[in-house]
Amino acid sequence: MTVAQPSAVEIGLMSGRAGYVLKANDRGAFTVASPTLYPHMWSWDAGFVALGIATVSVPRALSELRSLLSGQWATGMIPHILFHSPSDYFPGPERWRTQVAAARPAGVLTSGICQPPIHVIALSRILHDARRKGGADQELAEEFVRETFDAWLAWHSYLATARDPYSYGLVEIHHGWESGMDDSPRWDAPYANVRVGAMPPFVRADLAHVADPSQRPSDAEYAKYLWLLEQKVHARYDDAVYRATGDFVMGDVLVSALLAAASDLLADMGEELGIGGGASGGVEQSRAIARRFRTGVLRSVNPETGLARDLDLRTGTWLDVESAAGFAPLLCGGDDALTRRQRDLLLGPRWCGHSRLRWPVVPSVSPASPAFREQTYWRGPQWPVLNWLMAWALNRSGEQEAANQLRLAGLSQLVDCDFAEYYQPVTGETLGSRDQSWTAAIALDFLAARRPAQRRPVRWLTSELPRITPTQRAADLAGDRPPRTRGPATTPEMPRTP
Ligand code: 9WN
Repeated sequence: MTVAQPSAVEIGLMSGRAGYVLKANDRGAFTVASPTLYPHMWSWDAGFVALGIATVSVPRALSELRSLLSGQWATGMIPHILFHSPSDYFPGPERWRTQVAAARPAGVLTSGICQPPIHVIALSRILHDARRKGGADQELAEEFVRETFDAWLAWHSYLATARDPYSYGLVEIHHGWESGMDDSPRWDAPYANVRVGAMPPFVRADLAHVADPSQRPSDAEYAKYLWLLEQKVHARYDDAVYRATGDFVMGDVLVSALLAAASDLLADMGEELGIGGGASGGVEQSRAIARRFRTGVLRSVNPETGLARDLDLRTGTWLDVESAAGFAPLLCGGDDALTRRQRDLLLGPRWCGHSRLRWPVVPSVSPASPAFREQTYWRGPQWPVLNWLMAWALNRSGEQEAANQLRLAGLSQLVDCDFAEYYQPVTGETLGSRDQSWTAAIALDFLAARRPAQRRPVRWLTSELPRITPTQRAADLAGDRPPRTRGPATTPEMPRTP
């Protein structure tokens, strides 16, 4: 499938409006994940947000990460939400009751679980950007890496020890929310065994912010999410106690692959800056973590499908689901033949090349899978951050052409400037929250990956730019303006970056 490339006008509007969205969602020291549905700081959102902001301001990108680290627990865990001010988001701090946990941080309210470790990947992008800019930006970014190296190492070590006590090489998650893909069919089989026990009543707040409840997880799913939260509270957020008493203990391949990739990048940065040296230093520790989890991810691959599998650690069963997490090996590398096989699979007719897709970008579940649902959250819709991750991984493995295809298709999908949380894969309609920070951030990063000669500085905007409506775009495509080049053959290349 070929994709109409965004025009120069569309690119200008997109970068302006993405900058505007991030500025509007900026609360000073941190960025809310979205203005209405998610009015707090989320962990993996913050990583993506930081790397997008870095294309505009390296200092502001670094302060985003610094702000996230202010919520780090004594165990090293970076919590999945930092609550800075009261809101109608549910479940809020009163439900998480993290005061029962000895390891909680002082001075900031947080949730008690974590999310995928994308942060050091973001940091290495920021450092790369800062070095390209040089001067004060470079100094600031290098200093930030020196200053926070141990904190990132503590985060990775927490995942590698408290969450992989038996050295399987798969990070254990205790809640579907920890995977970042809340209601993904990856977790259907384990959730089917979760029986909700006695817990306080609740009223969902999320449904007030979406047009159609079928775009969100169901009430039955929500009850299970809250039940697991209750079990974490009963375990006083002690991982070993939860492991023995909780209903959901899964080895997550995507989290594991991100941990492996991020650990390698942390080791690279340590080596470059001369920190974490010595045989027992942070660089060596990071390399060991990377090796263990890369091995764990590669071992999980189903030789028939070529996809990685999560492991139900309570029953010892592999979870064979055609979700985008199956491409985890692309993120951590380690097997060139598998990388090529996954590249072809990802771009082929079961995935991005599926004939029903409006845009050839990564869907959360294969449209050819019986589990595929067009508009239900992580059961099929396209999440720009997933597309970014796969483009990043392909680029890192030397698959620039494939990476570029995903990047261009991803940009075309975002051209209406809604920056939605997720997209209906068949109609291209925007779903969930609008003005979602990480989506705007991805747009900025994708735009900045154009050839340096075409790179234009992005500015923060303080007034809103018009959106490109579907009618305008249809008129454009129908020929109300000069025809545009089609197809990836003439597209600008994406430079190879960390
Ligand atoms: C629960 C903020 C977060 C993302 C997750 C996404 C969704 C929260 C929710 O929103 O989860 O953490 O309330 O639905 O699934 O990936 O980080 O954008």
